[in-house]
Amino acid sequence: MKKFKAIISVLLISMLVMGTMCVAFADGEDYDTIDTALAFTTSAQGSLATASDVDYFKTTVANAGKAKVRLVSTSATTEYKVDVIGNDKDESKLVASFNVNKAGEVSSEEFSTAVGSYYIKVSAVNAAQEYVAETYMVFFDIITKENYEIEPNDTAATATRVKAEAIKDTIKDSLEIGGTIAAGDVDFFAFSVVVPEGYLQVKFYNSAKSDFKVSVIQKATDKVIGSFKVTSDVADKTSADMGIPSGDYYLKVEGVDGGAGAYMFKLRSKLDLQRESEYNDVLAKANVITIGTEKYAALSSPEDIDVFKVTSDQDQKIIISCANDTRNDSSVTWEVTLYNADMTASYQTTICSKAQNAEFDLSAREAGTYIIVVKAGTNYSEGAYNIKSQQVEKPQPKMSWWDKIKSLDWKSFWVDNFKPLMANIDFLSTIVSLIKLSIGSIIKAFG
Ligand SMILES: [Ca+2]
Ligand SMILES: [Ca+2]
Ligand SMILES: [Ca+2]
Ligand SMILES: [Ca+2]
Repeated sequence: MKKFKAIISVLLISMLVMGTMCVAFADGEDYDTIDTALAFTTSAQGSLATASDVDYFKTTVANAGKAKVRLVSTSATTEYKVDVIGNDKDESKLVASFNVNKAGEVSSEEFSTAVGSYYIKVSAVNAAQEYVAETYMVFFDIITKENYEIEPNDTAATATRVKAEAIKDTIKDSLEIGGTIAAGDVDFFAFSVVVPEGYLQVKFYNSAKSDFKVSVIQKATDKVIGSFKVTSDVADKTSADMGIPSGDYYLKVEGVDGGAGAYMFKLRSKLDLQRESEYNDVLAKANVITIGTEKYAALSSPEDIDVFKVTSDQDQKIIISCANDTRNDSSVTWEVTLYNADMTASYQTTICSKAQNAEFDLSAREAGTYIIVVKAGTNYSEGAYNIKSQQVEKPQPKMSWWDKIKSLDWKSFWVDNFKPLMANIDFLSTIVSLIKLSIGSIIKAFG
């Protein structure tokens, strides 16, 4: 890089950056490759000596967040091209790129940053033009954001604390929460839910168009209560509704198959007392279903299992409906099994899908406690379902004519109310006539 110092340009630039503490200047060293880039903190000066000259600058970001790059030009003729390159030094995938034509100031779009180095490459666009070098100035502006990750946050113990909105009657988004997955990076965020029961949704924005896995972990149980994968072909993905009690939770973001880059998410929540309550994957944590009630539930990860307990002292049937899930088609199934109270014996396994409810008729079984387990069937991704207990009419057992006679209310067996009772035993009309005559005689005898 041949260097050119125009005193007037320097003065102009100096005026533009008054207050900037330490300004690196690419003015005599060789900064023509990414590996020999001039290190700077927030701003640097440079000048291109020829139309084919390039200048590289390097700055290091301590915390992930957002940033933009600016270039201020005083040139009357030169059009600059500014490329921003990430920590991997891969110039084929730019973080940002923009042109500055003649004198003026242009900024890049905001971009998400990871911890690591960023490189700025300045070159001339109008190479054919007779080249006159002037001084320019580059700036790396860190945009601080609330709720952005603070590295290191690779474990639950070092999770970045973020604010979830308090759960209310209507679904409500949190602030944007963001971060960047660098090579080998895992990001943990910690948040609290403060109402008794409700549900949580995670809306994840795939800024990097990469492959990620997102998990929600309940601190009290150390269990993953919901997880989903985000693939490079989708711009965003919303989780299944996770029915949860108040408490502390972690959200974990990791790259899948080398997936890396910037992402953003929102925590959305709603008060809902009719919702299942995770963690309910084992018998000891079963959710109770009472007769005449319905619960909204979801398998919130491929591994999620939901256990429900029903005490059947009245005739009821349990209906599991999977028809309302908007994510899945009819090839997706949920597998539902009816067990005895301690889950040592299973009675029936049935499939629930968009096309078909699963039903267990407990009126045909002995009174007692039953356990119902819902888990993933075939083609499973994740999805919502409802489970309800409904009272049913118990079918009357067939009685012999003698049992029918015995079951009659003989205390009220009197002449005036005898006829309605007769309707129940019309199949024995001859016998009944004889009884009627006999009773008539008795009444006459005592009357
Ligand atoms: Ca990170
Ligand atoms: Ca991390
Ligand atoms: Ca569930
Ligand atoms: Ca569960």
